[in-house]
Amino acid sequence: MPSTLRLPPNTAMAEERTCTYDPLIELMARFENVKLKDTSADPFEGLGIEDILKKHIVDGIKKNLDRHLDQARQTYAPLEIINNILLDGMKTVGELFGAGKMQLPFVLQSAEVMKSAVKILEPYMEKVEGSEKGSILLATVAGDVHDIGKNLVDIILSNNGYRVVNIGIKQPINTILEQCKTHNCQAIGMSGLLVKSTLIMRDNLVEMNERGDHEIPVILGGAALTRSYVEEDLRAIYKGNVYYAKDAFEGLDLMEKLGEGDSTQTPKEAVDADIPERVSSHRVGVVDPQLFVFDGVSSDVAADIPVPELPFYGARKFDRFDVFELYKFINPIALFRGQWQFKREEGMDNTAFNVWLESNVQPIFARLQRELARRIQPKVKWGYFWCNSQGNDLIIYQEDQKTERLRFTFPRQRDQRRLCLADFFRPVDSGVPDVAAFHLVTIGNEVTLHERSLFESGNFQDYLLVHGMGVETAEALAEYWHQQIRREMGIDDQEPEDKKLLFSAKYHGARYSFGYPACPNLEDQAKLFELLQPQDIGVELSSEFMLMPEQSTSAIIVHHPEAKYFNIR
Ligand code: B1M
Repeated sequence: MPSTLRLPPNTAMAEERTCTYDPLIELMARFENVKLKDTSADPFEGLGIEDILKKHIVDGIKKNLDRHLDQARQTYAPLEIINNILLDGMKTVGELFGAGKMQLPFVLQSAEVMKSAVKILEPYMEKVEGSEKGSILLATVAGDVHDIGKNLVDIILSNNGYRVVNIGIKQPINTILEQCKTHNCQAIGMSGLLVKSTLIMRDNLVEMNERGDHEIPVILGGAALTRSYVEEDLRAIYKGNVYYAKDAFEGLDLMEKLGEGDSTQTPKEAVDADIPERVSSHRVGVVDPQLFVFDGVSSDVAADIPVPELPFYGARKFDRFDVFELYKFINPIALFRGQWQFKREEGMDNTAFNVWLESNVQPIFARLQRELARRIQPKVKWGYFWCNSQGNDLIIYQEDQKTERLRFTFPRQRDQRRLCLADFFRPVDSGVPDVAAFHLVTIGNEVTLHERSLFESGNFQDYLLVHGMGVETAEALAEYWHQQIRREMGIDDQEPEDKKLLFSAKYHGARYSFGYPACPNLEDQAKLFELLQPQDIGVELSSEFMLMPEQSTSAIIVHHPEAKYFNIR
């Protein structure tokens, strides 16, 4: 204990004296030389070295890994340790995940241990290259910025014995093929979340045919794809083998099958000349241009709803947020189950699952709220504009309420109520200008940079957790600001007390993001930019109409009480 220790002042005098010490530092100093005894049971007790190493992997234990690997090296060559023991552990992890007995964040923890183990063994290996089970070139296709799905595939494959060459996002087919050849990869994995990416993937396959590169098997993954689109439409196009992977583990299965030479298809000899027509674009949600044409038939949406007072004309910005207030708008279901992929184990009912989430996942949520608070930089640009509808169009006026500033064209349902977003605004021939609101929210780029560094340094579990927090905080900001807009427009008459109702949009009006079914044109982001000019909150639009920073989202906000989400087919 330091001899200069100043004792805390006695309570009677404390009020008149200034505190000259930091209680926490004082407390730490007192325990400086106290060593804690680890009283927890040894998880490896009684196990042989092979089972000890497997346990490290399956249970994601990093402690003493180096010591146990040293011990294993007395008996086995490093490559034997990797291929026969550690990868066996990863196989068990895959099986547990597949059987719904292991959660994704713990799979990633196992992958972390695997990566650390390989790193520890590497200096003792003469030749690493060529010892892999197979190799794959991974890329997110041109125009698409989505990274996480591809990176999860990278983590799972590379920690299951595959060599992965991950060349990043927005990759044109030229680079994909060049890099595949340079790195001598056995297969290509293309990823992409946008509807447009599914068409780019198709074009890439056509290009591979034309270049005679169709001997390379291709695996495709991403949210906008469907199994039937890949396995029927794209297979009919590609002369080689093309597969759909719904998730990283299906990607792993496919790589194993390819390695065993067990192809589920036989390569095709030739492809018909009329390729593009044979692809049914509806399978991937590409909207039929005919749906944008106004055929004179409208929906039954009431056209005489009172118009709210325009709070102000034009755009404003706001950036003074209490991040902890925003966190209250995070939808825990979307975060825990959607982003972090915590699932109910077999035989567990919902109540038990909620109790499990409360004690296991809530603490992670609380930790990340604290840790990320300084990296989240919420900023909003929003505004109100005079408008009227005309058929399937929404006309936005200048401040004079009559000069057209720009117009949006939305698709109309072919069936059901024949809804179109334009129907929720007063028609031009009513003679009464209506009000449309828009917003663009961002949490800045810091969280994205942080998650990138976690991925690069092999902190895979935190990578997933931090990414999920970033995504859902961006969503929370949109939800929070939508509420402010309802208040400003005076349509806050149906505000739900319960956040669950808020998350299922049980309030007055609705928020529609460009790129979603009711307003599917991502190009409309350019018009939103013209209206909001969000460059002054640091948001730019890429040539492919993506918002930068990545964790940003935009919307048109509709005050009409009948406005709800609807699908267009
Ligand atoms: Co938005 N978003 N989003 N978004 N978002 C999508 C992508 C969308 C499909 C939703 C929809 O319409 N239903 C849609 C795009 C549709 C289109 O193209 N028109 C969309 C839109 C429109 C938008 C905005 C444009 C909305 C707006 O603001 N106007 C906007 C754009 C943002 C920008 O430009 N920067 C936007 C914003 C956002 C948030 C910021 C709120 C948030 C984060 C986005 C981000 O991560 N950068 C977000 C989210 C969360 C989504 C959804 C809901 C989820 C995406 C995700 O995180 N998936 C998404 C809808 C959906 O996916 N259902 C959607 C988890 C990820 C791990 O999965 O990448 O699919 P994934 O990878 C999986 C598998 O697919 C597979 O394995 C992976 C791991 O298991 N896999 C492979 C993938 N690649 C593989 C390769 C392989 C094998 C397997 O090769 C071997």
